[in-house]
Amino acid sequence: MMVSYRSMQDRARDAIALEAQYGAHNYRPLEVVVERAEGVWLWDVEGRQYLDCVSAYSALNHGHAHPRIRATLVEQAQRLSLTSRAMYNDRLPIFLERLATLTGYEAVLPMNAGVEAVETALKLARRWGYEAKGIPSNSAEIVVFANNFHGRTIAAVSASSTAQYRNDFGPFLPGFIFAPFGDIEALKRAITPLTCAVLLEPIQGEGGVVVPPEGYLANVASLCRERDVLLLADEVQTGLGRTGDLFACDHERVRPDALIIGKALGGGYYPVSAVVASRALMDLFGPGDHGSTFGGNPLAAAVATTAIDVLVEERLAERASRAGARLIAQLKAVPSARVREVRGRGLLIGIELDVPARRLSEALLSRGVVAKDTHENVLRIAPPLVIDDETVDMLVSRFTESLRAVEQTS
Ligand code: IF1
Repeated sequence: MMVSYRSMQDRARDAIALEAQYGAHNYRPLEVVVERAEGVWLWDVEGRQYLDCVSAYSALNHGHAHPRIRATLVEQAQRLSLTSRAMYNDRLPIFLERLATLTGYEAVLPMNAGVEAVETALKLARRWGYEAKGIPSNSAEIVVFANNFHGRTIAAVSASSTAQYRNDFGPFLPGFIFAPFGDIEALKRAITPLTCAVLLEPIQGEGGVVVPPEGYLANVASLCRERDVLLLADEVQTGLGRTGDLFACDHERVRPDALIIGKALGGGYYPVSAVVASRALMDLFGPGDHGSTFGGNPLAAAVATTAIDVLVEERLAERASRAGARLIAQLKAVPSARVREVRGRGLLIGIELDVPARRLSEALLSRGVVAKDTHENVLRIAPPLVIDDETVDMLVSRFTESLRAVEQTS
C-alpha cells in the first residue's frame, strides 16, 4: 500500500489534533511538537531548532539526554527496574547514601513526583506535631504562603491560594493557615501553639519567581526554632543548583528541618523525589506508616545517583550562578516600556511585563526560543544549567527582538 507522504507541517498538525481528540484538556501547550532534544536544544517534527528555556520546569537542570545519565538508565534497565519495597535492591542504598551526603542530612525517604514528597513532609510534620510537640490530636496547623505552588493533589491545593487550582475541588483539607510571603511580622501572627510546621518555597516559582527580601529566610528559620515549629523547604523547583547554590536555602545558610526535593533529581529521565531530614524526625515513620509502589525503585535510584554525581562533578550550581548573573545583567540592560521587572537568582528568572506574557512567549517561539508564561504577566526563563556564554548572549538578542515585536503590537 502506498504510504502517502505527510508533510512535516501535517505531522505537527496531526499530533496536536490527536492529542486534542484523546487527551484530557488540562494544558494549553505552546504550538510546537518536539521530537528530539540534546543539552539545551530542542528540535520539532519540522526540523526547527529551539533553545529550551522551560527545562520541564527545572527538571532538566542537567540538560536533555545527558550521556552519563542516559547510560545509567539503559544499563540499569537491562538489569533490574522494579522490586517494590517488599524487598531490598542493590541500588537504593547507594542512592540514599549519596543524597544524604550531598544534603548533609541523616535520613532519606524516596518518592516519585514532587507533590508526593510534599505530602510526605506534611505527614511527617503532623506526626511530629502530635508525638513530639504534644499538639492535641487532629488539630495541627501548617502555615503556608499566599501565591505558593506545591503540586496538584487535594492536600497541595488545600494549601494553595490560587483560585484556578482550587475551584470546584473542595472540600479542602483543614489545618492550613495562610500568611503573606516575605512578611516576617505576619508569620509571627500566623504561628499558634497548634502550629507544627511552616512550609515554604525559598523562591516562589510558579507564583512568578518571587524572591523574598534578603534575610527573610534566615528570620523564618530562627522564628521556627524560637516557636518550636518545623521548617519544611519545598526545593522541588529551586533545588539542585537551579538558583546558583546547591539549594536556594543555602543562599542564607538556612538548614530546614526537612528538605523536599524532586524534578532534577531524576536527571531529566525519571520521576524521582525525596524528603531528607534528621534520623530522629524521619523515625517518626515506622514500617508501614508511609510508602509508594515505585518509591526508591532501582531504576530511579541508579538514575538519581548518577544525576547527583553529574551535578557535583560538572559543578552545575556554580555554572548556574555565573550564567544566571550574565543573563540577568544583560536582560536588565534591555530598555523597554513593557518590562516592569527582571528578577530571580541563578537560572530561575522571571520577567514581569505590563502585557500578557503569553505574547512574548509566542514571539520568542517564532524566533527559536521556548519559554513559558506564568501567572499571566510573568515570563519565566529557566534554561538547563549547562547553557554556555555564547548561548546566553544569543538568548538575549532573541529576547530583545521578541520584545520589540511585542512593543510594536501593544
Ligand atoms: C504542572 C507549575 C512549576 C513545584 C514545587 C512541588 C511541585 C512543583 C515548587 C510538584 C511542580 C510543576 C508542576 C507542573 C508545572 C510545574 C510548575 F507551573 F505547575 F507550578 F514548576 F512552577 N513544588 N511544578 O514547582 O511537583 O508533582 O509536579 O513533580 O502541574 O503543570 P510534581
